[in-house]
Amino acid sequence: MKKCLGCGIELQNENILNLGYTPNLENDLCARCFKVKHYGETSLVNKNKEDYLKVLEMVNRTKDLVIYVVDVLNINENLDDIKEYLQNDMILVLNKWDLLPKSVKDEKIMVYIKERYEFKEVITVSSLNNYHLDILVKQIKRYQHSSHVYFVGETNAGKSSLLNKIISNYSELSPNLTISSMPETTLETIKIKLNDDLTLIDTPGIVDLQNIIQFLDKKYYKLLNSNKEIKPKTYQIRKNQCLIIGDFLRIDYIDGEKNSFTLYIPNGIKVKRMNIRHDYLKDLSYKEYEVNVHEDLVIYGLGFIKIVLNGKIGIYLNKDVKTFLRKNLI
Ligand SMILES: Nc1nc2c(ncn2[C@@H]2O[C@H](COP(=O)(O)OP(=O)(O)OP(=O)(O)O)[C@@H](O)[C@H]2O)c(=O)[nH]1
Ligand SMILES: [Mg+2]
Repeated sequence: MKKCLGCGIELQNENILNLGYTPNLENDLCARCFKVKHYGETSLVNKNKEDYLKVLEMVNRTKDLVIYVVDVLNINENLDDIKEYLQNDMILVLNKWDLLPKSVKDEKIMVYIKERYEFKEVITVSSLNNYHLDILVKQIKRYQHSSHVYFVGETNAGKSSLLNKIISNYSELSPNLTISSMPETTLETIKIKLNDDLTLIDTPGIVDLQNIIQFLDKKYYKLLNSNKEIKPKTYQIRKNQCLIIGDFLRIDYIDGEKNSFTLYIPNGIKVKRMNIRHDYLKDLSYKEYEVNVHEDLVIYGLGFIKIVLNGKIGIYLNKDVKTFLRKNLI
């Protein structure tokens, strides 16, 4: 059976409503990938969790090397959870390094990760500007157990983008994998044989239902997957002031000394400082945090807020979005 080179789904020309449809089986891409590639049009699919678990179970049975791709803005507090599913040797790749301000040093984050988690290697990369791809390829060669190497990670972490860059820089093949800012772009595993010693395998991204992207309007997809270096926004905040972020998040500073909040979120998202007596966004679900000195508040899928002093904050947000505190990452 012929498969779509972009997303891996089996091609079919029978039902235009089903995945894998193409009017002509001679085509290399399904209609969905064709639209994404040529018109940037997005259409969402809804796979269930079982489908992803099956992929991970399959990878786990192989014992091949796994490249675990994570969006550097979305470092989950449970980064290790993947090990419940995969016992394979794993290299952690922190992708989208280009989004962090140039002043942020790789070493800082490497130390942060290595103090808390155990991986064979940790590498900061950017598929956007080819940063550290050479190191990644070197480490793949060093740790591979067989010719097969799997790329896994959450949807939108940039697995297919990274693979396309490796394909174009390290082989004669053309990079055909479909990339998009919508979740769930790659639908099935896709094998790319670079040479007899190395076959790279793209996999459908795991969907974290607590990622904010699950709850935001389509108009935010592009904004959340920006390719512009983040310009951190710092606000000096006093008790009884709040920040309104986009039209989906409000952070009240309830108690504490004059504090400094630095937002590492995509540049296109508007932020306003107000007095907390305004009712704006107060209809959203509410929770409070006691923040310690030098902690980040992470809003999973959006980015994080670096807070300098201790204090009490209240946040209004969709109740299903994951938020947590961690030691300052940068
Ligand atoms: N700024 C920046 N954006 C990136 C980088 N790599 C990928 N992206 C963007 O991230 C989004 C998702 O990229 P994909 O390669 O489709 O992600 P994926 O992990 O294959 O996603 P699934 O197929 O859904 O699992 C796209 O909007 C990419 O342009 C990077 O290094 N820097
Ligand atoms: Mg993909």
